[in-house]
Amino acid sequence: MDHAAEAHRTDLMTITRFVLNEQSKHPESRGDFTILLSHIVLGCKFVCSAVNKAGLAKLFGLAGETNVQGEEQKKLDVLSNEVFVKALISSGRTCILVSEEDEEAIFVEPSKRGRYCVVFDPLDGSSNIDCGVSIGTIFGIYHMKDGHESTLDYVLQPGKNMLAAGYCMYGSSCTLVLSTGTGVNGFTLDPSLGEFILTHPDIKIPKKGTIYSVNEGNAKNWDGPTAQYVERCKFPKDGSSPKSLRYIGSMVADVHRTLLYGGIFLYPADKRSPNGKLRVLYEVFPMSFLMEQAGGQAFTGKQRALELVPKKIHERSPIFLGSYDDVEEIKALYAAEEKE
Ligand code: FDP
Repeated sequence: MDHAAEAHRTDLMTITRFVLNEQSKHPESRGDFTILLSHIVLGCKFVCSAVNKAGLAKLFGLAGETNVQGEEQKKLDVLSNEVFVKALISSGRTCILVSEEDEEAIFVEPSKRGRYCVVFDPLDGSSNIDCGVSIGTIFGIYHMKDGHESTLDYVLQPGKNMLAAGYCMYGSSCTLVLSTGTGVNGFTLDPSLGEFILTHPDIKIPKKGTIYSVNEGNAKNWDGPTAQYVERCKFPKDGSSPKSLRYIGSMVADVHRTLLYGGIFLYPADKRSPNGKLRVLYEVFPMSFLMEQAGGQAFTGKQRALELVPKKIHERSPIFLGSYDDVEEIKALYAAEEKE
């Protein structure tokens, strides 16, 4: 019997234990972040279960549709939003919530107010729901100083000021990837225990990858650097092999693969959408935060993504993120264009 392996299997590092360990490194900590995270984890478990049952329970479909029992059904993304908003407010640790699903930010009432601002997309990749492709929840967390008034300025901050960021992917397994600013760790939900267990400690993205990921259907509207970069992926000038193309069209799934296997994910600006498609606060920032923490880079075509200062809560930005060397290459192409 391999006792070392056995000991490893019986000493389960749950996400709560992991965060409590981290917390113990900060004696001044009051445990509020751990409580907030446990409410996010609860939301993820609920959405995971709803996504898994979607086909059976006919949870997909139009918001407001009624089922055979005459009960009103909610679309999965509407339901996920409600679950996260309620879980976050009831944690008693949040003050401002920005959700992809809600036009306006939610200011938590004073009796339930805490010091964290959470920006999130409760169910990203929703156009993939009905065909069973992996989708996910993305979140970023800002911290408000004691005694400060909660104003929108707290969420209109550059992504580098985030305290933590992560995503939960609802796929063949349910995986939560989290960074609290000291590296990136991945936890997989063990459905029999109902616990997220550390399965991917200290994730580091390969320095250079062999995969590029982009919606090539938009190619006719791309700018010069993006078009040149993708051309180089297919016809490398340095004698290396062409890169493989993988594009799921669900950001969490595309970014998760990029984080684990390396390569680059691009959602560039184009002539029709000069700001790209993806949202700064709850798509671009959290994923850029994770990429940098894993040793990769994230670039908007103009600057380091995490230095962008959003002016509106639902602002969009082009994004290029992934392996350090691959992002370096696209940065060089944009720099060359600027010089011309
Ligand atoms: P979706 O429209 O399905 O919600 O921002 C949302 C998003 O998915 C991302 O998850 C995904 O990366 C992107 O849009 C896909 O956009 P395209 O269909 O334009 O490629």
